Amino acid sequence: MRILYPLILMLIAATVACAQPAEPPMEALVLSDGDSGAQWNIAEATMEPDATHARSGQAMRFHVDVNHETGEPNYPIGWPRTYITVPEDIRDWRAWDFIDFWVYAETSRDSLPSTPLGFIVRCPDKANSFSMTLSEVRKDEWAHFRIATADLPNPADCTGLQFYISESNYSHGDVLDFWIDDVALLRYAEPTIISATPLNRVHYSDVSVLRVRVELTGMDEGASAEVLTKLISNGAPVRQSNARLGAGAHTIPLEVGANTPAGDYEVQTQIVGSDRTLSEPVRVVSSPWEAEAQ
Ligand SMILES: [Ca+2]
Repeated sequence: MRILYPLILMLIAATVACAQPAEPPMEALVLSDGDSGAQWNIAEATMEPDATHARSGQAMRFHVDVNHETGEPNYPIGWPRTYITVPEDIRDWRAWDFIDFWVYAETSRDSLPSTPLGFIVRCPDKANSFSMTLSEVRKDEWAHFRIATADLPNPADCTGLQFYISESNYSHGDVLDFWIDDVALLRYAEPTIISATPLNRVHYSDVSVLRVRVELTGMDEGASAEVLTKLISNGAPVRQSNARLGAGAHTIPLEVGANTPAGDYEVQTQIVGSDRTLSEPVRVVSSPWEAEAQ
């Protein structure tokens, strides 16, 4: 059976709940959420909008009756699957940070096998695919998946998405339902530091520059943001510097002087104007060469 409904892509602003309290606002481009989005094709399964379990509204319900005797003649133990073709005008995902989605599972089994469900992104074809086992999918629970578009083989040309099971992981007669919701591309809606790490966790006190690797996103090409980097001792900044940086990875040289007292410090980074800070520990120790130099 083939489900037909209008292809509606919505650009929405969404604040995505996450363990980190200060997660910055994100923009989402919904590919499929049960109420809108792309048309799903199916083989040996059904895929229909359903409200039994949904993040909101309806989700897409991927239903499989595992059957080891029917299906493709040469592969009676096959691969029930559902897939969408990404519309041509949104196949370039380089301006997006993540592909994100949720999966809820019900089954006639006591629990799901360790390889319950597979996920594939074609970039652009079978030979250049990203594939992942969704091992975190559990019976009677939601599981959340967020994949960095940078991890895809070619994020500039993503042509299709697929969810599937291998019947060999299941017993004949198993009944499976997966509710798949909020399949969306996400990006940071404002300049955001996604990581900030001292290149050396141990810094020698006589080295005057402490290098910090930062990764920035949430900006258009050519745009930049001001990054404030501080060396903190006992909660108070002892050194700081500002740098204007564009999206991508950079190394910030923080001038700390040649006589930093030994001890435990923190390196704190933030976008100027944002109250979201990232902190990483760094230990300053006496130089091993000091004794020899004297
Ligand atoms: Ca939904």
